[in-house]
Amino acid sequence: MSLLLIAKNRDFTSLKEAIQELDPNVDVEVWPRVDKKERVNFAVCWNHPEKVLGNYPNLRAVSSLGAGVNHLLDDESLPNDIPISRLITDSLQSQMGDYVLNAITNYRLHTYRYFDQKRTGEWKPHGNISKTSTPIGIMGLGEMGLHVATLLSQQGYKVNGWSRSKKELNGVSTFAGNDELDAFLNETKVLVNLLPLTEETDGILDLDLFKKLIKPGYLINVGRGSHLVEEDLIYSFDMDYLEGACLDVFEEEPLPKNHTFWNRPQIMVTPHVAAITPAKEAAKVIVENYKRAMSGMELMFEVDREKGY
Ligand code: NDP
Ligand code: OXD
Repeated sequence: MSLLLIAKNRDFTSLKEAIQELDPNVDVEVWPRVDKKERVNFAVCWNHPEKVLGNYPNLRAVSSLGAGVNHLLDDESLPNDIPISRLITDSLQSQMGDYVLNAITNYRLHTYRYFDQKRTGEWKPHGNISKTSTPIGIMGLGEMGLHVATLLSQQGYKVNGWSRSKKELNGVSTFAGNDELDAFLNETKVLVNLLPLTEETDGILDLDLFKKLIKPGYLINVGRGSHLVEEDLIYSFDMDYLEGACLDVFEEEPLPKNHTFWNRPQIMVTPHVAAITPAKEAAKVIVENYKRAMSGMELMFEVDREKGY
């Protein structure tokens, strides 16, 4: 029996050590050096090569190395009856909270404008934007969104949240389903995307949606690059629907060197770093789920394949 770590261009040394520290009996292999394909029972994947999972006939379960699982659900080589799980830890939530709060503060205090002005020696104050004139809208009230919504509300922001099913959350106005999407957007100035990537949410961040925000809005995309229709973002700046965006995820990662986003002063780019699971925390969930899979038990953080997240 073996546990296989699969990713392109990733150093798995610390994750492998952390897994073996927790349980020295777990035989950990790192793709592409696999001793015997038949022995692989559990795979942990991130940005894995297409169809690679079809090579392992005795897989009992697969885990994402992150919170998102679209890369696994999209893999046609993974049989439908193999359970999929994801990694959720406390520190993932708190890192996401830090990232979003920081992006909002930078927007309100014009941090990026001042960075630009420093380059040219321009002394030009911009009035700070108050918290009260910055209602935040969080799309997706799951493991990440609920934490971020609560944190922002505790920081004194007016927070709106949108999800598929209705949520009750102290200090947060909640909206649910497509019928309430417009009402949610109409009360939002800074939009934070924390949706999973599914058939329904693919391309959801488009011109039609940006038009409905309190003008000019600001976008923080920490979900997935394919949520955003890239040309609509640029057009929304021209139309004054949006005044800026902080993007952590992209249709193509790494973001190509010649991509227009690099040269737009309105856009802050970070290289998919909003929340990264530390190796030791990842190892705990992986080892627990490996044991569960080997004994036929339900996995922790198991994905609902019907819903797609
Ligand atoms: P969850 O699965 O826990 O939550 C998803 C939320 O989105 C739920 O509230 C769900 O509604 C809502 N949702 C799903 N589909 C729809 C829809 N069609 N309409 C309205 N609401 C919908 O996800 P997480 O919070 O764990 O993570 C969200 C995403 O964030 C991940 O999939 C990943 O893409 C991204 N992520 C990015 C990171 C980064 O570093 N940039 C790090 C971690 C995550 P309901 O509650 O009703 O089911
Ligand atoms: C994740 C991510 O899904 O890093 O965890 O995007």
